[in-house]
Amino acid sequence: MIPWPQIQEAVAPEKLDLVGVAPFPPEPSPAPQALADWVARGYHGTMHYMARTLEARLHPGERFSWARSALVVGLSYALRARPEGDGFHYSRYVGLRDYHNVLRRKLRRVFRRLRHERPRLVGRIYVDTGPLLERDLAYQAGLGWIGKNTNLIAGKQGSYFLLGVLLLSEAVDGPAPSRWPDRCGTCTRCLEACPTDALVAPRLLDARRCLSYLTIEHRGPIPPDLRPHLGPWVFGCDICQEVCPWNRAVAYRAPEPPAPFPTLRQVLAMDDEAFRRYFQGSAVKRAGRDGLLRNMVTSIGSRRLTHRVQEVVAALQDSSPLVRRHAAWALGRLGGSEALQALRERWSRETDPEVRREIQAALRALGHPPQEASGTPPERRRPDGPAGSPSGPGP
Ligand code: B12
Ligand code: SF4
Ligand code: SF4
Repeated sequence: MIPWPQIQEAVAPEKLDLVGVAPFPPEPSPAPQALADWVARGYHGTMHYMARTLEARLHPGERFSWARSALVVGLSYALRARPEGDGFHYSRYVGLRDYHNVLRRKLRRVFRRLRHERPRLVGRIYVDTGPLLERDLAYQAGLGWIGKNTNLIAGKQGSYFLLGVLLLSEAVDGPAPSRWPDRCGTCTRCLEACPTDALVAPRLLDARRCLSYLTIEHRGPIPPDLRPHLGPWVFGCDICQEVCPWNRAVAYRAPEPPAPFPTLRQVLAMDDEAFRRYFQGSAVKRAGRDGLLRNMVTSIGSRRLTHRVQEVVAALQDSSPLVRRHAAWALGRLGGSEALQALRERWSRETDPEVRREIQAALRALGHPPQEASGTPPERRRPDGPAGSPSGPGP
């Protein structure tokens, strides 16, 4: 048994904002069943790892049979101001250095201190990546309750926290964590504020509709019906936390972004390698160059920012078909002669069938459907067709 003061001593130098210990394996709670239902409904979308690791998440005691306790910590990302750049919004947590590295390093040092006292202690660190229900562990460690927006809320300290877990091979001898009761009450602000209705019921999130999933985790095209709801968000989304009354009076910290956020044009000029270099140490790296550009042009289209049409026209020439698809969609929303001309010009030489479909839809939306009704790329057209001509007859 590790005495609680020993845990406190090992953790103190790391200046963590939340610290608690959960029993391991975790005690029975609604979380595993909620997870099984969530995956069965397909709410995880293309996060296939959630389905692949389902059994391990449902039965953590089997996978980690050696573990006797879980030290759960929280790092606040309650920033004074939302990180913004070039007119786009980024989730607040981007204002910290990549939290995976920060929390992992902190927990590694905690474990080293504990091991110094107890050389036989075994430990394993997880920040986001492990097959664990981190929110449920945080709840069981007495750090907060699960709000209707599905986030862990630490009372007056709010919900802007990132969580890290250190599994330990010994139990902790301390006061039993006192569980928070549900303090959401009759409030439903988060459900009402979600722009995509991703919160289909209290504590039930259809990730496929969530902007956080669509802008960070999802690799392919954003479904057309959800694109208009992106608004200014290009990396994550904090809306269901911004409206939460428990976040009204949280303690704020200054942002520490690794570099100013780049403009759309700057990202267009980067290749994958340059993008990774630019976002070294930042969580934004996860979206990837094409993903961030996809989000940026979709955001412009979603808000119909007609004064930014030239940037979207430039994106329509990008090497990535994903970016071109979304640029075409955005131009269809922006309209105007520049958008129309760019779409027609691209139509005449675009070879990617998916991009052609988007251009076709955009031209239709602008009331100028291309004469060629099919999505056939230019080089595959009949030889008698006026290849390259946007006004040629259909096949
Ligand atoms: C997959 C994932 C996502 C997905 C799905 C989110 C989701 N709500 O399921 C997406 C990409 C959408 C996402 C978004 C975000 N995420 Co995320 N995500 C994860 C990850 C990797 C797994 C979560 C998971 O298992 N989901 C499946 C659902 C079923 O489980 P759950 O949400 O964890 O917990 C549920 C059960 O406990 C159940 N439950 C518990 N009690 C009860 C009671 C009843 C009655 C019922 C019905 C259910 C129930 O409800 C909970 C909520 O659905 C975790 C890391 C981890 N390994 O845990 C981070 C994690 C949950 N994410 C985190 C963060 C910060 C975010 C974002 C805020 C980032 C952002 N700003 O864009 C958003 C928040 C969006 C939101 N409203 O949830 C933090 C949570 C911090 C916190 N304070 O809660 C975590 C823990 C990462 C970390 N290490 O810090 N995320
Ligand atoms: S993060 Fe945004 S999109 Fe996702 S549930 Fe919350 S408000 Fe909805
Ligand atoms: S907005 Fe209201 S319902 Fe949603 S998590 Fe906060 S307190 Fe709970």
